[in-house]
Amino acid sequence: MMNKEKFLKIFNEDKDIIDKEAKSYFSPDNILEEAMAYATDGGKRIRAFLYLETKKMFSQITDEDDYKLALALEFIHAYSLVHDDLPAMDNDDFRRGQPSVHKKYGEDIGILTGDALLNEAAIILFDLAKSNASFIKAGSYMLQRASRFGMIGGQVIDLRRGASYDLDYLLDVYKKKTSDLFKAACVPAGIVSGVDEETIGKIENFAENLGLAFQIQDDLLEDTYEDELNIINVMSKDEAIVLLEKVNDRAKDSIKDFQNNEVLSFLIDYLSSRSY
Ligand code: GRG
Repeated sequence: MMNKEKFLKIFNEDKDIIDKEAKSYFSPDNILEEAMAYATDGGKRIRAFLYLETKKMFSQITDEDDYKLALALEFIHAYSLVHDDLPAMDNDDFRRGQPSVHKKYGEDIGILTGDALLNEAAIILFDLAKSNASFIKAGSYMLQRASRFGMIGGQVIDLRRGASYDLDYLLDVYKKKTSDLFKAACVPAGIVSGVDEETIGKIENFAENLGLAFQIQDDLLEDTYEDELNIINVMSKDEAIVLLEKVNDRAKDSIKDFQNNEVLSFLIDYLSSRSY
């Protein structure tokens, strides 16, 4: 039976693995590599965790190739945060409790750090595909979900939203900006494990609803929401909590038929109970 203690042990073990992979990846002897190392340091490593634990659910094991794929995911995530923090976008001075990359290294290096991290993710994926053909499909799916059809598309409709928006608009942004990167984490684990299309569909559904729950919870934890995209601007707090429970139930339902689903099931409740 899964409990918080066991879950956190697994969560922290996965995080340690990815932290080590990230740390040893760069040689910070020049400003770009230093900024890339800085940008990829810290973070909860949720996307890496999602990949590794979905892979374990289907195949029981994870190896060095899986760590590399998980690292590529975190590179894409980190690039999106570095660019999102830029003055042209969210204009955030802080990220993960530290000065954001452009604040520390300048806007020019901030742009290039994001670019270089996306490149690096693609390099990792091609390297993996050289020795295992299933990584071609997995990598292609991952890049699609981060593309104009997914995360970047979501960022565009977020940036270009008008002063007023409705629930459908908000959910469309969240599905693309957040859920699509969760799909980019979970589905490749199914692909490299050789699962069938029906199973892929269930995993997509799981990731979509988990991403929505993550984002709704993020909104509920926010203390300023005026002028922001926040669910509290389209419904009451109580209604948002009901919706959060509904998407959590949908996420649980999507994986209920899988064996070894305890870690992913526990994650659903864990993310909704977080206070940061
Ligand atoms: C700039 C191409 C481009 C895309 C930006 C993902 C994104 C799109 C912007 C980041 C800003 C944001 C609020 C995204 C929503 C997802 C989210 C809450 C990200 C933060 O993820 P965590 O909490 O971060 O997993 P850590 O620091 O733990 O890695």
